[in-house]
Amino acid sequence: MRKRLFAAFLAAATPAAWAANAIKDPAAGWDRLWFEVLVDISILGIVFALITTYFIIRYRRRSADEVGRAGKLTVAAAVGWTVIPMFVFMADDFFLAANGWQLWNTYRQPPADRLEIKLESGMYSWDYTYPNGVQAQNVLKVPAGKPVLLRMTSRDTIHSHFIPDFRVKEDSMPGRVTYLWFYPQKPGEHIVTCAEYCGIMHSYMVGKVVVVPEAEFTAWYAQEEKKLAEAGARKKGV
Ligand SMILES: [Cu+2]
Repeated sequence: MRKRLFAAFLAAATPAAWAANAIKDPAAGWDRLWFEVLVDISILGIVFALITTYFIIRYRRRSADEVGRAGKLTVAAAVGWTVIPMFVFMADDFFLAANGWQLWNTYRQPPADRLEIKLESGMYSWDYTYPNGVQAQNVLKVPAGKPVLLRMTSRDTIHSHFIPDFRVKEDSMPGRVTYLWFYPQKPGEHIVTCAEYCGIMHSYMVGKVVVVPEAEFTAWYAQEEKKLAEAGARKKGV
C-alpha cells in the first residue's frame, strides 16, 4: 500500500508522465490530481498546526496575573506575516489549478481509436445509439480495452451523465452536443447516474456501463445488428 502511494506520488511529481497517462486513462489522471490535493493540504495543515502549537506554548500565560508585554510589530513584520503564508497557500493553489487545467486540456483530446456512441438523455432514461444503429436504454455494453466516447444531447432538459468509477461527468442538454470519454480496461459493471436535478424522478435516472471481453462484445454487437436488420426487413414487408 505504502509502495503504491509512493509510486502515485512520484508519478504526480512529473507533469509529462501525468499528461501521457491522462491520455491513456483519464480516471488515473484525476485520481492522481486528487492524491496531490490531499498530500498538499495535509502538509500545509501540519505545518500550520505545528507553528500554532509552538506559539500557544511559547507565549502562554505563566501566572494568573501575568500581563502581556508584546512589542508592536513593525510594518515590515506585519506585512511579512500576512503575505508570506498567503503566498504559500496561493502558490499551491495555482500549482494545483495549473495541473488540473493541463489534465482537462489533455482529457478534451480523446484518442482517435475509440468506440463512439450517441446518447440522447430524456426524463428519465439514457438512450444510447451505437455506430451500427443498435440502440440500448440505460445499459451501455462496451468492450474492455477500448476508449469509449459519448456524444450527448438531450430531448428535454439538462441532465448530467455521471460514471463515478471512471471519474467522468458531463451535462447533456437540448440544442447542444457535448461529449465525455472513458477507458474501460477490464470486464465489470459501473453505475451511471444523473448528476443534474432534472425533475421529480431524477433520482431514479440510473443506468450502468457493462464492460465485457472484446470477443463477447463483438459477438453481441453483430447479433444485435442482425436483429435490427431483420426487424427493418419485416417492417418493409420483405
Ligand atoms: Cu436527469
